[in-house]
Amino acid sequence: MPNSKKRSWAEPFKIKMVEPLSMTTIQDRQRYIQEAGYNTFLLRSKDVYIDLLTDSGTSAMSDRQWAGIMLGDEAYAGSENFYRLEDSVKRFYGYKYLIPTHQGRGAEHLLSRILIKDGDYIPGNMYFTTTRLHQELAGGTFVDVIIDEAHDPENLFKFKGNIDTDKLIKLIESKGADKIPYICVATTVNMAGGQPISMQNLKEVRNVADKYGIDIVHDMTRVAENAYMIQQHEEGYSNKSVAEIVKEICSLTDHATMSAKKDALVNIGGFLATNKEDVYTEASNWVVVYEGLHTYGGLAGRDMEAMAIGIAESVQDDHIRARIGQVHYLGEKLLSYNIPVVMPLGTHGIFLDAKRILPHVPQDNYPAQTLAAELYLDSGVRSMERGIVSAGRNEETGKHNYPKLELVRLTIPRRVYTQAHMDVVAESVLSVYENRDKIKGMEMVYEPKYLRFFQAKFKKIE
Ligand code: P71
Repeated sequence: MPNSKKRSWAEPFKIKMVEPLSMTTIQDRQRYIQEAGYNTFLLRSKDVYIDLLTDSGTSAMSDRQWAGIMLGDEAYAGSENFYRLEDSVKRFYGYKYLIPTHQGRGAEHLLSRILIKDGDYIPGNMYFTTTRLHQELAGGTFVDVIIDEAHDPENLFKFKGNIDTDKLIKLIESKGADKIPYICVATTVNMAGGQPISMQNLKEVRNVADKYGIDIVHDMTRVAENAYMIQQHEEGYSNKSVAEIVKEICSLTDHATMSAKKDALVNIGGFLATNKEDVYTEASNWVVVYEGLHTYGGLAGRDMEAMAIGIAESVQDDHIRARIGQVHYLGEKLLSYNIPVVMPLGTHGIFLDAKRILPHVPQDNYPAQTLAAELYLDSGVRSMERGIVSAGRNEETGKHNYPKLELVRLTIPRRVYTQAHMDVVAESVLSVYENRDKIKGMEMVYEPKYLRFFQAKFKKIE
C-alpha cells in the first residue's frame, strides 16, 4: 500500500544534456583490471560503467555555471572573474583574503610551507592523504586527535568528525604551543567515512586554540555537507539555513584550504583563504612561484567564474538535501541487504567495511583494494580503496601503517547519477558480497614512494 503520509525528496533540477555510458563484458573487464594492476585509479574511464571513484571534479555543472564559462575574462592579471570569486568567498564563507589555486593540494602546499617549521606537530581530525604529505614535506608531523569513535565503523555517534579536546590539550602541553603551528579541522572528515564535526565541538576547539594562541586551519572541502548534518542533528540548528551554518563554521577558523572540486561544484579549482594579512602577503608571494599570479593561481578566468557561481549553489538547502538524500538512498539500500557499511552514513559516499566483508583476507593482502577490484569485475562500477594502501608507510620504520578502517568508498558525484544508477550499484555490491568466500587477497607488485595508492600495482593470490 502506498503511504500517503510519506513525502520523498527529489532532485531540485531537471536534466538538459546527457552523456552516454559505455557497457563492457566480463571478459573485457577481466582484461582491463588486470592491465590496471588491480588498481581502479589506473583504469581508463571509458572502460567504467558507473564511476564512483570520487566526488572530486566529477560533479555536473548547472546551466548558470556553463553560461559563466562563456564570461571568462582571460586576462593574465586582475581578471574580472577573480573579483567575482573573491566576492563569493567573502559573502558565503566570510574569509577576508583569497588566493586561488589549481586545486586543494595547491592551497595545502602553500599554507604548509608558510606556517610549518621543521620539527612542528600538526593536530587534526584524522589525516587526509595530500594534507598530511604536505605537512610532512614542510618538516611537520601529523597527529591524529579525532575522537576514538571515528575509528570504529560501527559506532553510531552522529558527529564522528569531532576532535578529542583532551588529546589535543595533551599534545599541546607535551610538545609546547610554539611547536604547534595550527590545528587542522576538516569539514567533513573524508577518511572516517564522510563524518561531520559538530558546531559545539568546533567552538570547544576554538577555545583551546585561543587559550594557547594557536591558529585553526579549516579544510573546508565539504563544508556545506557538514553544515547540513549540523542542521539535521545538532540542537539549536534546525531552523538555520545551510548557508548560515556554513558561515558560522568558517567564522570559528582563521585560515582555509578548499578543494572546490567537491562542494563548490566545479571540475577544477581550489583556494587558500585567510583572515590574516601577513599570511595572505606571504601566500601571494609563494603562489606566483608554484601556481600562478595571485589573481588566478593556476586557473583560467572561466574556471573562477564557474566556482563563484558553484559556491552560491552549493549552500542552497534544497541542493544539499537532495545530494545527501541520494547518498543515503544508496546506503539504506545496502543496509537493507545487510551489507556492512560505515555508520552513520556519510555525506559524500557510502563506505563498505572491507574488514567485515572479507574477514578471511589479512590486512597485508589488501582487503579493500581486492574488494574494489571485484566490484569492477562484477559490473564495471568503479570505487576507491581507503585502507592500508592509502595509509602508506611509516616514515621512520618503513613499515605499512595499519589503519583501523579498511574501506571501499562508493563516492557519489553531485547531480550526475540517478536513483536507478544507485539501484544497479547496490545490486552489484550484493552480488560480490554473496560470493565473498571465494575472494582471496592480493600482493603488491609495484609501489611508488609518494601517495602510493594512485599508481601501485597488484596481482591476485590464486
Ligand atoms: C577525494 C579527493 C581527491 C583525492 C585526493 C587524494 C587521493 C584520492 C583522491 C581531496 C581532498 C579532500 C580533503 C578532505 C583535501 C583534498 C585535496 N579528495 N582535503 O576524496 O577530500 O584536494 O584533490 O583538490 O587537491 O577523492 P584536491
